[in-house]
Amino acid sequence: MKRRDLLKLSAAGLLAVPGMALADRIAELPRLRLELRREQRHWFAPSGDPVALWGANRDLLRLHQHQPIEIEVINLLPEPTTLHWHGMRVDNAMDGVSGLTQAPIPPGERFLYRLTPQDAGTFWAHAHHRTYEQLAHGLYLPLIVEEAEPYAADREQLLVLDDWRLGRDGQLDTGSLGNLHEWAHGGRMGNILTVNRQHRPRLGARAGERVRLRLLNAANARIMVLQLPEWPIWILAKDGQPLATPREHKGPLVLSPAERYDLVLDIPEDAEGGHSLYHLAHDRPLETALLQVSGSAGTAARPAPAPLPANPLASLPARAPDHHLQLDMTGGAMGSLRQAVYRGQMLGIDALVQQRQIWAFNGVAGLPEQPLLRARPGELVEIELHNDTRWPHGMHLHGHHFLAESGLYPSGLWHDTLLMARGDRVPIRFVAGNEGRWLLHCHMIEHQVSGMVSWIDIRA
Ligand SMILES: [Cu+2]
Repeated sequence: MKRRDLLKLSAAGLLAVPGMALADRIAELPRLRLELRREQRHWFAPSGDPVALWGANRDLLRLHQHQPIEIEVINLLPEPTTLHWHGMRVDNAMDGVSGLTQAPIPPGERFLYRLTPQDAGTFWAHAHHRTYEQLAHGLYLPLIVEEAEPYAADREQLLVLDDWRLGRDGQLDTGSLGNLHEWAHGGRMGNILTVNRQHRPRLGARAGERVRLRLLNAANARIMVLQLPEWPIWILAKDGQPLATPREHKGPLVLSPAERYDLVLDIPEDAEGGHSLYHLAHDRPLETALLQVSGSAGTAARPAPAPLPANPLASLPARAPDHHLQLDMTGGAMGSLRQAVYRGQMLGIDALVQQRQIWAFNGVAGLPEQPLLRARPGELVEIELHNDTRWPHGMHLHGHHFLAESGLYPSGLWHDTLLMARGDRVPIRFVAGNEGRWLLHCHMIEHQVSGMVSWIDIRA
């Protein structure tokens, strides 16, 4: 019997079988079609010509907290791919990691991702197959999970920061993808910065407005150091998880690749005019966007912003962890890596370089067959990350949020991605969540492909 017929019978009250409720639910599940394809419609090149990137048939995904959805991903690209729902606590089979949780979607084929967003906040979806190439082509999109009640702000502004490397022809320089020298250093850096895939866009706002800013660093490897105008700013959420009390913030805001912040920005009454938003590059500030503030919205002085409603994220139990381990991050240029296990074999540094592996976690380069850790759902895990390299890294754990004792952040923030300075030793703590295989890797994505990746196994 077809589903349509089942539904007819059910509506007529003629069919009362236990399976029916499920059929009803499947029928009701909203489905969203996401076509991944080559596009040629981004005008950020100095040449004035459109730049061909990879993307989707929409610029943004807006989902609703607790509302199940099916996302039908159709791969119209010339190569296989997957989509990973960065920061979302999904079923492991939906996590989109090529070679760990699913086979890549071949060109011309489709994959149905079934998600029920647990947490409201700012996330993103991005390719997780040959990520260093596909991210550089722009294969990602920001993903907003709406709170049940809209947050009280006059305006919402999303800022997706990225950098691109264009060649002399004004198109993406793909010939330099896979440059091992860059992999051993800070990763691939672009030569043009964009916000929302535009070069130095003009953003509008009115004096006196309260703006909710959603920030995402979508670059392959560049750490963004964002200098906003010196107005009252509060951090509402980090990596999609709200702070219990918004925290006032002064000075630049640092975002490792894949990190997100939700901010409140109060534009003063007398701010009419243009205000630059800068990335503080190591040698000079670069304008990323211009905020054009028009006449007053006529608002009186504002109280401190209210917090976002809490997400259903379990707090950490105050007891000794069930698992404690150390993760030594080694390798890279000027590092001390002499040998590492790769695909089950101990290799010296020359053989490793031949395999394009130059970083290691606990002496293992690349995705190991055995997990870093096995844990049961609900167990408390502590991993002491030790960055024993000369480079910063942005460490990302899939499917979980963790607390970290890091000098780079105020305490009490939840993270799914954590920036680590060289030499840093940072314990992270989390409660093991959904069953399955969860990746732990550096999100300076060239470091991942050249060694910095492992996984944890969660089973009841
Ligand atoms: Cu790294």
